[in-house]
Amino acid sequence: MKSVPLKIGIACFPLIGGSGILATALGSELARRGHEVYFFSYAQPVRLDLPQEGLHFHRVEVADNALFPCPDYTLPLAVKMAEVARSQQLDLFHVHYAVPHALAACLASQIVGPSAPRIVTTLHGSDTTLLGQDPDYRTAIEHALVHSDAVTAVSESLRSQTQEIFRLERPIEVIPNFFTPNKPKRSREEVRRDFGLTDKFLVLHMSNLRPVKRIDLLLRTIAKSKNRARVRLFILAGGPFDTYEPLLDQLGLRDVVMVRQNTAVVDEYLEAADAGLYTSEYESFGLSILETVFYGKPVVTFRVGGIPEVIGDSCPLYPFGDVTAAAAGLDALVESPSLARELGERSRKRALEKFSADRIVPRYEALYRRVVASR
Ligand code: GMT
Repeated sequence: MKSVPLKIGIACFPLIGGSGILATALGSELARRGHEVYFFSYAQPVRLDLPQEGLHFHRVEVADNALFPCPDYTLPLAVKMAEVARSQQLDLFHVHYAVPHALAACLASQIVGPSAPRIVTTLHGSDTTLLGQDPDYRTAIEHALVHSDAVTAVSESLRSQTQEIFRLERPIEVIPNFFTPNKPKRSREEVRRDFGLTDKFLVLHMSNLRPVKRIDLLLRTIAKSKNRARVRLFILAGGPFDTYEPLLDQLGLRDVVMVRQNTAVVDEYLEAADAGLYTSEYESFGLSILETVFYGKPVVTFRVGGIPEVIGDSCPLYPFGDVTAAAAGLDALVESPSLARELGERSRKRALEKFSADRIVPRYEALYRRVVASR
C-alpha cells in the first residue's frame, strides 16, 4: 500500500554550513519522494533549487523594528511557522540546529494549539557542544529538546556528548548525514587548466573557517609537506580568510594556497581535486569530508568527534594536532597516485554503502511516521 505523503516544515540556516546544506538536501529528497516541504529561513538556502514540485520557501523577515533596541528573528520565525502550520495543516516541523529553530518550533506549536505539528529536532554539533554549555542558551536548548517529539543527532559521538551535557532522560536517535554527488558542469581537466594546475597535486579544503576548523593547522600541514612545490591547497571558504593572511606569509605559502569565497556549487572543484585536507579540532560529523570522499578523493584528517564514524578504516586518521603525521600522510598520496586512487575509491564505496540518500532519507521518513502516528 502506498503511504500518504506528509506535509513537513523545515527550519534551517540558509548559509554555507553543514546543517543548512543537509536540511536543504533532505527537503529536496523528501519532495522527490512525494512529500510537501515548506522551508523557513531569513534567506533562500544556498543550495535550494526552486522551483521544484513539492518544495516551498517562506522567507522570514528579521524584525528590525524601531521599537526594539536590537533585531529579533526568533519571534517572526515562530509566527511564520505557526501561520503556515495552520494554513497548510503541516504534520510536523523538522528543525535543524536547536537555536533558534527548535525554540521557534516550540513557540509555534503553542500558538497553533492542539492540532500543532509534531516537532523533530536534529542536533548538528555546536548547538550542543558550544551553545549547550553556554549559560545564556543552555536552559532554552534543554527546554526545546525536552519538548520535541523526537531528537536526532548526526553521529554517535554527538549523541553521547549531548547526553553528557544535558543528561536527558529521552532517547536520541542517531541518523547520520547523507550526500548525493552531482555531475559537475565543467570537466576535471577544464577546471585544472583554468587554474594552471595541470601537473600539480590539488588539495581541497571546504569550511566556514571558524576557529574550530583550525586553519592554522591546515596551513602548517601544507608547510610541512616535503612535496609542497608540487602541491596546491585550494580553500573554498564560507567565512573570512583575512586572519590567516599573516600566517600564510610567515609559512611562505603565498604561491601554494588559493582561496575562493562563498562558492555554493562545489562539485567541479571536488572532481578536480586529488585529495581533501581537514584539520578541525572537532567535527560532530564532517559533511565536507563526506562530500570529498563521495567524489572518490582520499582525505587527510584527524581522529576527532564523529570523523571516525564517517571514514571508518578507509583512510588513515591522525592524532589531533599532529601536523607532522598529517603531512607525511599527504606526502604518501602525492608520491603514489595509485595509493591516492585506492584510498579514494575505498572511501567512496564505504560512503555509498552507509551515507547515500537512499539509505538515510527513509530513516527520517520512518521517524516522521512514528511521531505523527503518536499524535
Ligand atoms: O561546521 C560548522 O561550523 C557548521 C556546522 C553547522 O551546524 O552548520 O556544522 C555542523 O553540522 C554539520 C552537519 O551536520 C556537521 O557535518 C559538522 O561536523 C558540524 N560542525 C561541527 O561539529 C564543528
